[in-house]
Amino acid sequence: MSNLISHSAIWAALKTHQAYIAPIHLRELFALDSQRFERFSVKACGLFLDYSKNRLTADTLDLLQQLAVEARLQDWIVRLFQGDKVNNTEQRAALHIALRNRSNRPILVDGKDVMPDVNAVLDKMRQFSDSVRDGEWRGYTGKKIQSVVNIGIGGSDLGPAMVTRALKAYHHPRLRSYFVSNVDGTHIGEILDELDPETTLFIIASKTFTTQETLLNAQSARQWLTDKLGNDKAIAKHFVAVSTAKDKVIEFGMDPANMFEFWDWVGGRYSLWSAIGLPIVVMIGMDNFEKLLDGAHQLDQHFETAPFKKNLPVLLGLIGLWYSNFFGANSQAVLPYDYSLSLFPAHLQQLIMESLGKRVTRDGDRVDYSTCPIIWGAPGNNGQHAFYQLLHQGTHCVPADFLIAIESQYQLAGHQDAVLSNALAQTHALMMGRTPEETKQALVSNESLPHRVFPGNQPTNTLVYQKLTPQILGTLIALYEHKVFVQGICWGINPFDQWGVELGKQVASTLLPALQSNEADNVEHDLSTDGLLKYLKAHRYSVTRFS
Ligand code: G6Q
Repeated sequence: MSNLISHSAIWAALKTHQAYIAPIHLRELFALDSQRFERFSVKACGLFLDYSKNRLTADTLDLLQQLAVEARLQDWIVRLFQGDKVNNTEQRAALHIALRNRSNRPILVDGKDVMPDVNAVLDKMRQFSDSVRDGEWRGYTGKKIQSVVNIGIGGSDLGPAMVTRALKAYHHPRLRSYFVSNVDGTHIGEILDELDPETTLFIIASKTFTTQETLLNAQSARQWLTDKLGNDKAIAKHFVAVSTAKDKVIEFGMDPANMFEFWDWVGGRYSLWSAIGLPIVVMIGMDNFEKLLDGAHQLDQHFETAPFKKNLPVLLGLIGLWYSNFFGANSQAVLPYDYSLSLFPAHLQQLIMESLGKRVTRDGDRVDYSTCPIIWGAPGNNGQHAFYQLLHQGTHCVPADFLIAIESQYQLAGHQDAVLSNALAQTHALMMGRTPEETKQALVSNESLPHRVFPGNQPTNTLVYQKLTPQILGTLIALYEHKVFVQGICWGINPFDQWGVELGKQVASTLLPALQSNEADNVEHDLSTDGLLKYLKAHRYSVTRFS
């Protein structure tokens, strides 16, 4: 007897139910129920979610909630919040919720309350960011800091970069923010070209402090700085580190006093709430960062306590699963009608796909159902003039989340009305489509009829908030983090490990010496890789340094 959720009676019931729902068009669901919008919308934590434009009925939601019960979601939520080692393959807790535990209730890991350490690091972040922002912290030559460069990759880059971009309206007027992640020298090279070493602060962000890309970029930044300022002593005034690995930070040549700590129970893609958020704090100030934490904490409390039928992450998680497993939808789009959220889809790509892109359960059994959909997206309006064609008339079922800010950061006449009307027009058109009969009325001849018909029936969620404040942003990010947890639990997989990232790192470590050596290679890979390696070696050019 299999333990897989797909072998449960409730899964079979959902399959049968899907056969009933599949032929019904969303138009009909609306026609059948004048209360559909009221019935399938919910308001919590400053967010309004309209999920009525989904291919579901009240029966669907009942069945999906039974699936969550079957997966023991409520027990798992309790386990997550009490600091159990829910990341079973790494034997770790996943306590991003402790980082924003504004109630300060004790949270125990191995019997020890983590809150005093969390609060001590937050205090240190406040002191440091205040001194940089006030101009007390000076560079080696006595000048105030003007540029803040975060060097990190993956979870040590995407979250902080997204939040810093999103909260540009809150930036300190003197400071400019930069994020270096790519190991291609072009990334750091282009940024260093713009900077003045006397007024630049580097934040080296790496949980492990062993990541090749980050360490190389950090070395290049250090070299650039000491070359320009002519003294190694300048490092202490221009470099700080964020890491869990103090010994490695010291080994790299940095003063541990300039290090901000976090812990192994913080996963990379869940780490922006920790000291990894330092580049955010320097730009927006600690008071605003605390509002970001407050927003996430509010959502945490909602997730922990709201009944499943009113629980935003549970609803979004189950609706997403409905399409992935019962409609064969293999991708999901995130479409913010809020330009400040330009980097939100990229952050969600890592958060969701690194967490759920797995094919075995937490016990190591191969699943026989789809898990993570491919996540993609871009800010609204831009996407309309690019890829929305596929949403309207392509062959895929692509459930999409529309995120709508009622107010923009800039009140320019006419702009926000254009944003809001376009967002509504798209979800309406995706749902309704245009029938052949309706299309005929709009055409002079029948010639191009099939090309002008829209099937509609594309499901969307619409999430509305007043304005992107730090608080609302914290809420939004936490919403998707917990949506991931809901789906991970229902699929029986561990959303907190990332073994898939390892293999590439290991292979790169054998290819790097092979690429650098002038000798014939004695490691064999495959004929294509060996052939490419030879070609690259034959066509290499010499290393250039920063001028
Ligand atoms: C995130 C992943 C991964 C990680 C990077 C950077 O959950 O673990 O994206 O964040 O590989 O790792 P370091 O912070 O250790 O440099």
